Amino acid sequence: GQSLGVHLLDISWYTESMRAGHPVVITDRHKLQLNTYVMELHFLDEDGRGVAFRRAAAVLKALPAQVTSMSQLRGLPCLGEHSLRVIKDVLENGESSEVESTKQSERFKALKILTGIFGVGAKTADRWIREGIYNLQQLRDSGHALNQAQKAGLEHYNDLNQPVTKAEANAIGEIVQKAVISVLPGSQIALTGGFRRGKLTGHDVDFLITHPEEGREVGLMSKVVSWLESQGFLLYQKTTRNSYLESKDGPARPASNMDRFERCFSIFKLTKGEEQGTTQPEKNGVQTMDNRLWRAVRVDLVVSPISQFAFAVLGWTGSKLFERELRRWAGHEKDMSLSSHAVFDNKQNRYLRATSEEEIFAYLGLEYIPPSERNA
Ligand code: DCP
Ligand code: MG
Repeated sequence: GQSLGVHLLDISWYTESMRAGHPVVITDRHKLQLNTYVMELHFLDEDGRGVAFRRAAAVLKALPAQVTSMSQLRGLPCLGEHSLRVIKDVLENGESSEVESTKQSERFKALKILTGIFGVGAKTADRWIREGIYNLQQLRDSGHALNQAQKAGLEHYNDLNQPVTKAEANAIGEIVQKAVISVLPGSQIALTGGFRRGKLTGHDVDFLITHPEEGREVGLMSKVVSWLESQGFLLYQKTTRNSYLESKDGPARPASNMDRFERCFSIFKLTKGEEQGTTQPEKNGVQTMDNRLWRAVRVDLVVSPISQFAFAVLGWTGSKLFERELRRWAGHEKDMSLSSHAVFDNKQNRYLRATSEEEIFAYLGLEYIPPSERNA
């Protein structure tokens, strides 16, 4: 049986077909349809089905040939009963009636609107829906006390639900670069997240900050944030401190999937280029005449000591599914614990040093996979 204990990285054609640049699977129309489902259904992840769907979609994406019949899927990993049912429906009818009806449900639509607010997760959205709150106006009218993040999220709802472009990411990169150089000359930044994988748009922009001398990065985040604030670049920020040094469970075995770097969740105020003065289309009952010369953009800043930088870059480049599979691979196939901080070899009972992503892939017994092929 291939279904248990097999993961995406275990399949040689997974990386090979992606490297060979094989066009994606199924037909484009079907692929699009399935990807939409995967995107949409992660809202309903209460029973972990979201991850299952994403795994299934990643397997389909990696197949070297078009899929036109269910028989071609026999023996493949990560395709559960439910995923297969949806795929079958899509292949036969062009869409899945089950998914379509879910998407049309009031509950689903409300979940989508409410989790579209920065600072609101599925749990909070679900609680509000049970109180009869289905949209932004009802939330405003409810008189619920919102935290700072949610207030900012509601205020900048339209902006934050509009994809960030590569050009905007670059513009923000220049600002962040200027900030780190101003507060600590010699500091370096790296663009991570989806944009490093070559995506053309994203929901935010992710940066990793370090300094080539170990220890100099201590205190850097607060200086960077202060500089950005003083220049009027921040609409919102919340910094969470580094908890790595205090942890007792060992660097590569964090209590959760979250890493322990000092991290700043922020909303940037980005001056607009050409597209100023446009009217944004009505969205979820909010019409704005938009004459502003700026827009709000979500930006994540993370500070890493140089000794962990390669692991941090690998961990923050994503995709989330790729990271999950890579860690699974490390554990199951190599008896190693991989995190955004380090890799621990359980057999040798020691940490392995790395100054580049290439070295880390080599430890894991994998050929180097460039960022553009990590879009699983
Ligand atoms: N990441 C992580 N653990 C977290 C947060 C992020 O491992 N708690 C990693 C995996 C992500 C990357 O950091 O791929 C960036 O996170 P994003 O949520 O910004 O995801 P992407 O940048 O991949 O997608 P998007 O284009 O939607 O921003
Ligand atoms: Mg991102």
